[in-house]
Amino acid sequence: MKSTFASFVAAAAFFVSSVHAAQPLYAQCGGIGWTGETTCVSGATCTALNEYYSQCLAGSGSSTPPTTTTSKPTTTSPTTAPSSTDSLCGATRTKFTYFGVNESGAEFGETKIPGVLGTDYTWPSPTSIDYFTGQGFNVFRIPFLLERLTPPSTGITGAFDSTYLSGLKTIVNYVTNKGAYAIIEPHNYMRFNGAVISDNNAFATLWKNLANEFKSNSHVIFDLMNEPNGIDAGVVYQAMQAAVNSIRTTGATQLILVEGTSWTGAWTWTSSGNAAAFASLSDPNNNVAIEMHQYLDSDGSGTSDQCVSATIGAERVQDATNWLKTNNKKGFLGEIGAGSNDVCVAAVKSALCTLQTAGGVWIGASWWAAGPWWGTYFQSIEPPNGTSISRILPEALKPFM
Ligand SMILES: *[C@@H]1O[C@H](CO)[C@@H](O)[C@H](O)[C@H]1NC(C)=O
Ligand SMILES: CC(=O)N[C@H]1CO[C@H](CO)[C@@H](O)[C@@H]1O
Repeated sequence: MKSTFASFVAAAAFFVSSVHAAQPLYAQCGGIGWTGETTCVSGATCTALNEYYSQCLAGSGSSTPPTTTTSKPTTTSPTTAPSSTDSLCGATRTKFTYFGVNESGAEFGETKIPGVLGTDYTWPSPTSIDYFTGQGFNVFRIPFLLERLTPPSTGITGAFDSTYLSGLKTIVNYVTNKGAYAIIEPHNYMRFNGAVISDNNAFATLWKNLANEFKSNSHVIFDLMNEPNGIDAGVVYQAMQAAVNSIRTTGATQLILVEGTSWTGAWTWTSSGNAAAFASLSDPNNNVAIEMHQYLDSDGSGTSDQCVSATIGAERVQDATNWLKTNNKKGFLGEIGAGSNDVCVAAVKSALCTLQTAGGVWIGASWWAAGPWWGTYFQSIEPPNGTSISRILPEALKPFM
């Protein structure tokens, strides 16, 4: 979670554009809370995608809002996400295959290398995993710090620190033994030991080595790098593609998540250059998805508990959703977070409605964050009484299970 001035400018441009006359193709033209123009340019029709978002789409289709229908029972299967039409989003929802929380701790104390377990960093708590699997969640994103796994003395292609690797495997196995999925994720912003990771071969070797450690566990998901930033989108794409290819040379078949530059923000997916660069993404096993992050405060950094509006979630994920559909890609919203107040609860719901009414292009989402050391952090969902437990969990997350 980080923000950029560029993101802020992009957001400002977005709001300015909404006061123009007829809306251009693919622009917003309605939805709960929308006060901008509701007509579209010639050749486009304002079409309700869900209660929160109407969009100018090509053609002259019906512009009536979606009707609310009663819920119907769905069949569940371990491999396919069921669809249901109910009143939550006013449209047919495709439920997430993966829905869960981030489990922070092992990446804490980033200035303390290697740091002391229990003092500078910690592993997620098994009781937290129990709590969320008991609530029906099935995925846990587990950040770790690369400098602790591959010490700077030997670099990212060197041997793994056996103690830290063992700690990672212990919590991963705890998660997967419960039938849930564990996303392993270097929380390094595409940096190592203070320098940008610019050697794609080294990055690919790192992931080949990691895949060899985890390829026998089908419930492990590989999230290649947390929030690259300050690097050209095309350069980040090349690194991600190299790692995808190298993982597959090990015979590992699990889901891979790649992230783009500009903190892999959904709201800046196009303006950051990620959209153009990642259109070429491919996987020999066709089991890759693009992880994006989205916060709902004014600068998109997740540092304020105040959300821009009740519909900001829907607005900020819409462009990326369109891109996923157009480019036949899958998305995973790996970080979303907001405060526990009426506006933010509605904003989170609006985002998740947009994700679940997008015809299945979004395979999952995870809240930022659980973890034993968050204290009174406003986005902590750590049981028993993290701030997000009282309202966000029952009102904004569980309805999307
Ligand atoms: C949770 O409860 C403990 C014990 O009462 C308290 O110290 C802590 O501040 C509470 N946390 C939050 C986020 O309210
Ligand atoms: C705003 C905030 O709480 N940021 C935290 C996000 O998580 C990292 C650890 O991954 C912390 O270092 C930040 O303080």
